[in-house]
Amino acid sequence: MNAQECAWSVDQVAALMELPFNDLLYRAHGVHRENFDPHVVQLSTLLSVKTGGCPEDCAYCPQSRRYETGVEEGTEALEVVVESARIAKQNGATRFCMGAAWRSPKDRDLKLIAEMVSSVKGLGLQTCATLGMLKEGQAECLREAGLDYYNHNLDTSPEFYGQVITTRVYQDRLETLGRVRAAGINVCCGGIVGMGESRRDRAGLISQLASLTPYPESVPINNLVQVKGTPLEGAESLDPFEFVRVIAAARITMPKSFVRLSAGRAELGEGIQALCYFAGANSIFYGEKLLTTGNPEAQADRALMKRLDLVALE
Ligand code: SAM
Ligand code: DTB
Ligand code: SF4
Repeated sequence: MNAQECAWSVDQVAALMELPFNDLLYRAHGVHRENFDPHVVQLSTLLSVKTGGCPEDCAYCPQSRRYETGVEEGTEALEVVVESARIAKQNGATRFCMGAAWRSPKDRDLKLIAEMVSSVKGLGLQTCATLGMLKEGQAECLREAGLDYYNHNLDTSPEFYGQVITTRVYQDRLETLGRVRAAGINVCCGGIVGMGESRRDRAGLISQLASLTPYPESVPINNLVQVKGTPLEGAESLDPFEFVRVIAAARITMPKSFVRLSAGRAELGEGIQALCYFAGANSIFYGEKLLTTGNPEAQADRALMKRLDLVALE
């Protein structure tokens, strides 16, 4: 668990992000080296165990039932999940993350997920789940099944949040994160950039994350994948160097976290990904699929890592 030394205000994070690009990268890389081996990248593989049909209205999400995105609803059987995890491990992943398109799981859903978690854990992988909001007692149940990490994102700044999601509020998310922490599960929490938010909103997201006590062990930063049929289809795309600034700010403010290049990595291209690794990113989603959208081929990631002299965390 991270020892939180100080919280970061929005102004302080915004000031970091305003630094001349090379000064920001130099500082972030220094923090990275003080805390991690800069040649090592952690690999997590994702699987959607319950896809589509979600009642929430997250404007970025292809799995909301409110939008015509062509995503088919479905649930994976336990054997399929275990087989996917086995292959992920064989390919070099150390963590397997199971995602479900729920607003919040029902207790009977949780029973099924608990079985998946304990089977995946039995393969010698770290386990992660992202199932939406958790009620009292549910995090404990997941912990008992062997869950190592729970992913629940703050997504953006408190100020911009209402323009993206109306079916639940920021405080709901903070409460779920509190339950996860209290149950002794590691927190995986990050957000999305490229939704039309301002730089100050991006600083606001990082400030919120860095001020969680303690800050999250894993911080996924997603670059919006614009999916046809979602309200954010056609949003103005973000300058990729701005994405690098967000990674650098996450590294400086959460020095001991694994900062993960998450959705939208293919769209960034190899040069920008290399800059992100320099700026302190040290984790990726690995495998050809995220939940419903594409991701670089595992082989292409291995090749890029080799060219950059990066090795996978074992
Ligand atoms: N339903 C659960 C929830 O919302 O917490 C778990 C799954 S949800 C798909 C997990 C995260 O994926 C979201 O919080 C969001 O940050 C990210 N995400 C979803 N759609 C995305 C997209 N089109 N582009 C980038 N990130 C996305
Ligand atoms: C996270 O922050 N990003 C991942 C994971 N946590 C669950 C999900 C990305 C989803 C991208 C859209 C899709 O594939 O459906
Ligand atoms: Fe549902 Fe999660 Fe997608 Fe929001 S992000 S619509 S809660 S699956």
